[in-house]
Parts: sequence; structure tokens; C-alpha cells
Amino acid sequence: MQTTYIMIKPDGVQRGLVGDIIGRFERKGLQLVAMKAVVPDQATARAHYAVHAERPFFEGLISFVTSGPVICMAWQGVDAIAVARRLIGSTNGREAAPGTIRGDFGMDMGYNMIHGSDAEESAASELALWFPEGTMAWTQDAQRWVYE
Ligand code: D4T
Repeated sequence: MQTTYIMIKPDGVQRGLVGDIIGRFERKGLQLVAMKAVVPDQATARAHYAVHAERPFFEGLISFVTSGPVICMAWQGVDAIAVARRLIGSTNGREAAPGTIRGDFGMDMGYNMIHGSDAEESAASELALWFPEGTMAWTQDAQRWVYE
């Protein structure tokens, strides 16, 4: 079992894609173990993208990701990190495969709607950064909740 950090970025929220995107993770069979909406502060955004601090697009990326609400989520499942990356698709929406989130909804590199952890180490550090309060342990059993 793995838990991965997934974040719908400001463009995904602004475009009204939150429901569509979350639905894909639910339908895939991943389990939602944390979720909240926040407007990221500078320090958190810079820590999250620290690996890109020297890249020319860094400052633009920080102002973009702090520009409005994002949806922070933790999704759990077998190989959840790689599974989520495949659902998300490659970085540039114009090149992302149809059927992926970026391939179906995106046309840009910077405005690519969603972030997903790329390795176990980044998942652990991103979950600690965005969810210092921790995630929920709960048993998912859909049929048990159909009839009272
Ligand atoms: P994230 O990290 O947001 O899930 O995206 P990726 O894993 O697919 O891509 P990344 O880490 O290489 O890039 C992080 C973030 O920066 C934006 N970006 C990237 C950009 O605006 N210009 C660029 O040239 C690159 C490489 C897009 C995603």
C-alpha cells in the first residue's frame, strides 16, 4: 500500500474541474484518506516546489500556485504513486495521452491542473508538508452503506 499526495491546482479549481478530477480517482479504486481546500502560502508553495528553485519558471510557478484555492488530497492504494501519475498523464497537456486528466482537459505546460507525487520520498515529504495533521485510516465498504 502507498499513499500519494495529489493537488488540484488553481487552474483546475477555476475551471470547475474538481468534481471530474476527483471522480477519476474514486472510480479507479483509490481510497481518499485526506482532503482540504486551501490558498497556499508562499512558504508552503516554495517548499513544495523546492526542487525547481533554480529553474527559470520557478517564480511564475509559485505565483500561479499561490493565486487561489487548491484542493489537497491524499489517495491510498497498491502502487498508488505510479497509478496516480498514469491517471494524470505527462506534464504538457498538448502531449499527454487522451484518457489521462491532462490529456483530456489540458492544453498547456504550466496550467496542467494537477500535481501528483513522483516517488515514495516525495510523497512522504509532500504529505508531511500539506497534511501535518496526518491522514485518516478508515475502512471503505460501499455496499454496507446502501441500506441503513
Ligand atoms: P507536478 O510536479 O506539478 O506534478 O508536475 P510534473 O511532475 O508533471 O512536472 P514537473 O515536476 O517537471 O514540473 C512541475 C511543475 O512546473 C510546471 N512547469 C514545468 C512549467 O511551468 N514549465 C516547465 O518548463 C516545466 C518543466 C509544470 C509543473
